[in-house]
Amino acid sequence: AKLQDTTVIFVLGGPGAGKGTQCANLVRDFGFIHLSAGDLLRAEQERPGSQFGELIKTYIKEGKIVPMEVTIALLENAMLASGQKRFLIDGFPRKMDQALKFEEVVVPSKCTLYFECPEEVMLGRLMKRGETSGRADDNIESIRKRFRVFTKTSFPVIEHFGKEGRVHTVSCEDAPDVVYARVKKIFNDLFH
Ligand code: UP5
Ligand code: MG
Repeated sequence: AKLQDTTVIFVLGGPGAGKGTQCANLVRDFGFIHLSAGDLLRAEQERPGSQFGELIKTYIKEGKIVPMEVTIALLENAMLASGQKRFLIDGFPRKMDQALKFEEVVVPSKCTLYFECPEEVMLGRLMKRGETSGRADDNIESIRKRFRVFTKTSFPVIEHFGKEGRVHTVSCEDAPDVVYARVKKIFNDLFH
């Protein structure tokens, strides 16, 4: 009831596909609130007194998926704290049980935006970003693990929503503005 009339769009895709980059464009043009599950977890990890700091740190470095109780609580709190009604949930759900649980206890998603990108392209982007990002998982060992988890565990979530006809796929090897033109067309059709 608290999150009645709330629009949630899941933004999914492999590590480095460009989810965060494109969400920033959508925030500017369509007035959505952008909630990156990864960013929320990294912030929680840094929060003094967090009981999950060490756990999150280990999971992120290993590219493993943090238990959903933690992530769903962070997302729900951020949604409520914003007082807003339209959200891009970036990088979540990454596992089937998380998808089912979130839609059951928080709110069903309107649809999923899926950024499709070849692994070698994502690898190049992440290695380049790793030169300056300071992210503990932008190194070749962690990136390989993230790719494996995406293929094995997260991609089935996209397939599941796809079977329900709730996925919009965007090819995202091209430059950011070219990709955004595709994304914008989808959003204009959804929210005209
Ligand atoms: N870039 C972007 N678009 C480009 C383009 N079209 N052409 C050329 N370059 C482009 O982009 C990545 C880099 O590529 C940037 O340098 C950008 O400039 C450039 P970005 O927009 O950041 O891509 P994004 O898809 O957001 O990549 P990110 O690394 O954030 O994806 P991940 O899904 O790996 O990371 P996330 O932060 O979501 O999760 C990290 C970890 O947190 C997970 O591995 C997991 O351990 C944990 N986690 C959970 O446990 N549960 C969750 O629910 C979520 C995360
Ligand atoms: Mg991101």
